[in-house]
Amino acid sequence: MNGRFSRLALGAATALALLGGTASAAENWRAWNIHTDGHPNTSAMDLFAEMVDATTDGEVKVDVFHGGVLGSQPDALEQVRIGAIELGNFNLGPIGPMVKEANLVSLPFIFKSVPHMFRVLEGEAGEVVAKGMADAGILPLAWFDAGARSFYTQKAINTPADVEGLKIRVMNNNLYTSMISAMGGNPSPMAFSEVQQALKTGVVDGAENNFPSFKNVGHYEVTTHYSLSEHLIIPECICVNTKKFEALSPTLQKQVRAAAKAAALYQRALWEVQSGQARTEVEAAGIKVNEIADKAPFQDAMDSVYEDYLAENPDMKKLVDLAKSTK
Ligand code: BDP
Repeated sequence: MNGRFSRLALGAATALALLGGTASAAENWRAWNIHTDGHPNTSAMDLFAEMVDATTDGEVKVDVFHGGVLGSQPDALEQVRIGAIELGNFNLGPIGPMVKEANLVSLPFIFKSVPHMFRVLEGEAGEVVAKGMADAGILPLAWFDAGARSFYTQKAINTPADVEGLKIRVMNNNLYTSMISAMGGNPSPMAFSEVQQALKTGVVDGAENNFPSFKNVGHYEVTTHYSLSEHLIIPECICVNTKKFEALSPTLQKQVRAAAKAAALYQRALWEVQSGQARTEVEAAGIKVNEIADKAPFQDAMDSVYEDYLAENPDMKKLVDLAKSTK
C-alpha cells in the first residue's frame, strides 16, 4: 500500500466512522414503569418500545425499566422533568403537585365514568392539561386507562363514617390527604413500593387503588375487603421530557407519537380484560368485594375539598366547570 493510497483509505475510513457516528447518534431513551409482568401497562410499554424501534428504524430506542427500579414515582417524574430519564408511564396523581392543571383529574368524583374522563381529556380541558404538563417538561404522548380507585381495608366501607379513624395510604398529592381527612380518616402519603408491608404490619389500615394494582403487588394478600367507592378516576400517560421530544425531527416526532397512541389503544383493550380478571382472581382468593349502594354521602363529604381547593386555586374553576359540563 503506497502512502497516498493509505491516506485515502484512512480518509474513507474516517468518513465511514463519521457516517457510523450519525447512526450511533441514535436516541437511546430510558423509560420508567412502576408495574411488573402481568400488568397491562407493562405489556403496553414493551409494545411501545418495539414500535418506536421498528417505525423509526432504530433511530430512537426505548429501554423500559419495569418494577420502579429507576426510583419512586415522584422521583422519576422529577428526573423526566429535568431530562435525566427521558420518559415513563405515569399516573397523573403525583403530577398534580408539579403541574397545577393536571390536578383537575385528582379531584374526587370529578368524572362520571372512565369514558367521561377520556371525553374530557380529548376535549378542550384535556388540551389545557396537556399544555400545562408540556410546559413543565412532562409532555403527554398518549393516555392510558387506570380505571377507578376504591378503598381496601380489613372491613367493608359503606359510608364515610366507616373511614373515620382509619389510617389510609394515599399517593403523594395534597388533594388526596384532604379527601381522606374530609371523610374523617387519617391520610398517610407513602410510596407504592412500601404499601404492602405497611398494610401487613398495620402501619396503615387501608389503601385505595384499582383492581390490577390491588392484585399485582399483593395488597389483596394483606387485606380482606375491597369496597367499590370509585372515588378517583385518574388517567395515566406515556410522558416524555418535552425538550428531548422537541429535539427530534418532525418525522421522528410523528412516529414516536403514533407508537404511543397505538400502545395506548392496546393498553386500554388489555385493561378492559385484565381489570375484570384481577377482580375475579382476588375474589377467588377470598377478598370480599362490596358495592356501595349510595355514593352520595361520599360525594357530599367532598364539598369542603372542592371549596378549599378552589379558594386556593381560583384560576382552576374554569377547568373544573369545563370538565363537569362535558357530556
Ligand atoms: C397505580 C398506578 C401507579 C401508582 C400506584 C400508587 O398505576 O402509577 O404509583 O397506583 O398507588 O394504580 O402509587
